[in-house]
Amino acid sequence: MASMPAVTHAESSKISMRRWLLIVSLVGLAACAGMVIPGMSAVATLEPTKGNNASGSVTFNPAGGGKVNVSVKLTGLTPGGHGFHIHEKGDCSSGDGMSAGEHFNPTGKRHGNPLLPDHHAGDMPMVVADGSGNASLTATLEGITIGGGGATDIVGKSVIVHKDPDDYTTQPTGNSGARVACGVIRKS
Ligand SMILES: [Cu+2]
Ligand SMILES: [Zn+2]
Repeated sequence: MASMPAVTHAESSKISMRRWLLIVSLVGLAACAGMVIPGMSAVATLEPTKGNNASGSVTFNPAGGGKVNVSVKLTGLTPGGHGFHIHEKGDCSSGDGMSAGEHFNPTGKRHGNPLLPDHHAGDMPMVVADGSGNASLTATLEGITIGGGGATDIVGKSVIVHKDPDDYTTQPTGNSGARVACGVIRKS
């Protein structure tokens, strides 16, 4: 009468190794299925310029198809619309935000509405603060990249929030007034 072969210790650890590999593969697949789009993310932590109270965070994530999702949470604003742009220099040191330079414009376009074809790469939809001075915004941007060091790379540039709404017409600024918050864009 043949008895069941005994499973040796070596065989049993082979089996558990295979099981581990299977689990690790499944976890990997689940991560892919969770819509993780490859690529680098970036964040700017915005601090108020001198005499202002606006602050918050702006997060940039790859959206696929060469697009970038921006997600914004701000407090300490005056109620209403505020011009909102990526500026060309990652320098918020001047106190008034002017050290951040002009709008980020690697393709030599005119200032304009980001929903229309012609605009600076750094032109973003306005943020609109509620009666308590809070604003949140999510939008999908084109013409910018996160990391890689190319002309359209926004890492090392800055994000500026302005005092007034952007008219999307006045060149090259949109006439949105003083700079009330500034933050350098860093890899996250
Ligand atoms: Cu600006
Ligand atoms: Zn612009």
